[in-house]
Amino acid sequence: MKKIINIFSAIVLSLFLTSTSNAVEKWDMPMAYSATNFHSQNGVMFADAVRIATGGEIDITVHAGGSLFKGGEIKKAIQTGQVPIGERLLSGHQNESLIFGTDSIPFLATSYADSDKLWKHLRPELEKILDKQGLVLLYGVPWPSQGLYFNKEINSVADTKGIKFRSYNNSTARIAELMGMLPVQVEAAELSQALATGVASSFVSSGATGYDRKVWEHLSHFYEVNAWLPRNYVMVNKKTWNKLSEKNRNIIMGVAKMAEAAGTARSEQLSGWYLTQLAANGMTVTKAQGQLRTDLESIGKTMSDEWISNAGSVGKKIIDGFKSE
Ligand code: PCA
Repeated sequence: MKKIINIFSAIVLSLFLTSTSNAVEKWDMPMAYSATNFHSQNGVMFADAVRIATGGEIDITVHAGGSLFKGGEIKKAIQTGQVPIGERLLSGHQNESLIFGTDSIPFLATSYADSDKLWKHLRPELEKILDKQGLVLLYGVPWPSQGLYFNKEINSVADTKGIKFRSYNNSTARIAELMGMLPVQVEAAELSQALATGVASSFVSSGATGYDRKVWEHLSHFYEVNAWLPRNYVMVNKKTWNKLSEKNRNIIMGVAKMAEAAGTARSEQLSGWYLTQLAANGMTVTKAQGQLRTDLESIGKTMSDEWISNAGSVGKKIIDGFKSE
């Protein structure tokens, strides 16, 4: 009997030792956009790949749609260690540093190829800023190009005066101001409600968000502007990161690279499809042309000059690097 108990204790002890040497880290990962959105789906694939590649040692659960933390709270929650990892719209933090808004300079990087090129120059500078904030950058994926949603036909900026406009960052609020509209910042998760209750009757975004929020229920026109491709990025709390084994850090960085490539390809593949869905659901989908286009380009020039003169030497370095390629 004693022998059996001894064998049993040896097994329990060895199980305990194995489980402590391969401790499972359970990470909650808040994301701001709906579960069916391609960023969120990409986040789930990233989490699955990390789980498989680390042999189950890092077990990430995605919480989409702002269900754990709302978009505007996610970065702070990671910085303060409330959650180890999460995804947020990069340009949502322009109030901390204009560098976060590099991808939202109108008419600077308007294609996926240019967006990648800009990211190549932006990423090292962003990593430095995030490092000082106690964060580690994993990957960034662009949204499809942005356009303007209205509940009527618009032919020039003169037609937009006084309209209530939903913005999602400082740049989009500035566009609204320059167009004579009244900006109000609303998370994508609350967009349908804002349109239904009249808090806003227009906004700027991709076909993706228009589709996710079924905005044809409230609005009638989408004008393709193709002026920038804002990015979402995934970050980890630095203290949590530094406690990981070097092996797991390398695995996560490798998976992050794949998630960036896969998410970007998916964004590009879906970009045209979203617009066909807006049209199929009754919206008028056209390119911003004529006077509207001319007005938007002039607003873009004002905003780009403002950004460059306020973003200092780091901003200049990124833009010069991008333009020199
Ligand atoms: N959708 C997000 C940000 C950019 C986009 O295409 C939103 O509207 O909040």
